[in-house]
Amino acid sequence: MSLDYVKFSNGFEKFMPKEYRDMVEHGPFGKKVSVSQMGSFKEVLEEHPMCAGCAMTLFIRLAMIAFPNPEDTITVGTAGCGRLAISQAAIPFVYGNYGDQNGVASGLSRGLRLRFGDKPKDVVVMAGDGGTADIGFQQVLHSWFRKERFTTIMLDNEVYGNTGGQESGMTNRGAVLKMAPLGKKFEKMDMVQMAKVAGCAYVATVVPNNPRRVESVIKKAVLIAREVGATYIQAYTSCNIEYAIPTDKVMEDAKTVENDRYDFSEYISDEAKQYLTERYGYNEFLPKPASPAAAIPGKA
Ligand SMILES: Cc1ncc(C[n+]2csc(CCOP(=O)(O)OP(=O)(O)O)c2C)c(N)n1
Ligand code: SF4
Repeated sequence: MSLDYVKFSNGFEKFMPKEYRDMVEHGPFGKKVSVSQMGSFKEVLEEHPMCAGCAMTLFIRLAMIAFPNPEDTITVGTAGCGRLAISQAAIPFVYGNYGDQNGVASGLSRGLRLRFGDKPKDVVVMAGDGGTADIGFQQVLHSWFRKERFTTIMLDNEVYGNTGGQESGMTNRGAVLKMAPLGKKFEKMDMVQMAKVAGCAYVATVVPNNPRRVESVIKKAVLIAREVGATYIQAYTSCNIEYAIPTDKVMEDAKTVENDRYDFSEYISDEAKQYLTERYGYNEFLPKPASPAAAIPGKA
């Protein structure tokens, strides 16, 4: 949990597997990397057993590139497709039993603060929509009400993908799935609104086909969670298997869904804006200077 864990012990370098040496020498640890440099450094997540073309995997890759300090980050996950990739990354991963992930992350985040004091150790939960909005709902909401300082990311593929296509609370009304053949009878849950009501300091919705935007929301969410409070990102990460999206149309689908019903949205509390500005030099929240035209009477 520091740069030390990605260094070689003295004299061992030549015995380490090439993959490991590449990670130490060309990985993102201790450097500032960005999604626009993808392909020029070794990513923490490269191999995984998820379906070819799965948008969830792309999102997880982008999110991990965006972590402000990957060497000081622990991810927490649970049953579901996403953990198959998250657990393969060169970042420590803790598995919570299905639905327990926000309870586990609460304890972990508090423990790390006791152990490491002021040195930020970031805890990031990534779980499916079933794990977050159904089975883990109570623990998720309570962690938000308690203002636990970690980030929750919902990998929203709008289905239980890992178990073959049951409906979740995040499935859209009317959707017919392999194991919901009569169609879902209720509306998709509004977890964004619930996150705001529960007091999250940062809430965003995003799709993976805009890497810079994914990078921006992840960075803000993780930084705000260090000191201000709970943060929530809801990412549309389609399941090409259960929704029969051809592999080469996955990004097209993401764009269409974004335009139709998954617009980018971002809520930031005033306290979080002030914190990002003062602590991390964000200037997008500073008051805009009045335009010269506005000062002249009669000019718009
Ligand atoms: C306590 C418990 N109940 C049920 C399961 C079976 N199970 C594994 S993954 C999963 C569904 C995952 O769906 P979701 O959270 O939406 O993630 P996805 O696979 O769609 O990414 C279920 C029900 C389990 N592993 N543990
Ligand atoms: S079942 Fe769906 S969500 Fe799971 S890995 Fe395959 S495409 Fe991705």
